[in-house]
Amino acid sequence: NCHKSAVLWFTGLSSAGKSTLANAVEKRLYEQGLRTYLLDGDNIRHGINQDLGFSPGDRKENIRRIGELSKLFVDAGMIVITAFISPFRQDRNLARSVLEEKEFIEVYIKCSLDECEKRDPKGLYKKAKAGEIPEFTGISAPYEEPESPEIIIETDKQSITESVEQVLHYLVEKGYI
Ligand code: GGZ
Repeated sequence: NCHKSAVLWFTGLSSAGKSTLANAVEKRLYEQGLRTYLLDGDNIRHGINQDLGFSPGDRKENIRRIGELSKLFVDAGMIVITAFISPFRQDRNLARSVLEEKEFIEVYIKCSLDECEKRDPKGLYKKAKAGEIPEFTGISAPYEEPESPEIIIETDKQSITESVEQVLHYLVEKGYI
């Protein structure tokens, strides 16, 4: 089970499918006996980053810390999966820059805003449109699309199974696993 450690950095809008896919990919890697670690809102925004909100400055600091944490886990030999909106290109590039070139795999979880608003499992877009959540990504705060992500997954066009296979295929093809 020799693998090159790396971070799969998922980025995309709320409801695009980041958490769903991150969990599905992690499950597949785990079943192959690989050492993985998933960083998401549950273990980060409720823990080490509970002092941060959603202003541009706080999002920047959120992503900076997650980048540094990812580096530690990668140094410990893990395949790290992160699932955060990470809306700013500059912040994602900062995270990329703390890792070695082959250790940062940007995965754009692409989904139209229309479809995200239709999914809206927690009713957040509805609230944001009603003005109840300030600075909500896609509604009243920006999302900067990745310019050259290693992987693009279009969750409004492909199934979860296809998407998981796409990520696994990339890791095999590039010799990570
Ligand atoms: C965006 C927000 C906001 C605002 C609360 N804007 O769909 P969710 O609920 O489960 O995922 C969203 C999550 C985004 O946190 P991140 O740490 O990924 O954001 S960032 O990378 O931009 O720092 C959403 C919820 O938090 N949420 N308020 N204003 N999403």
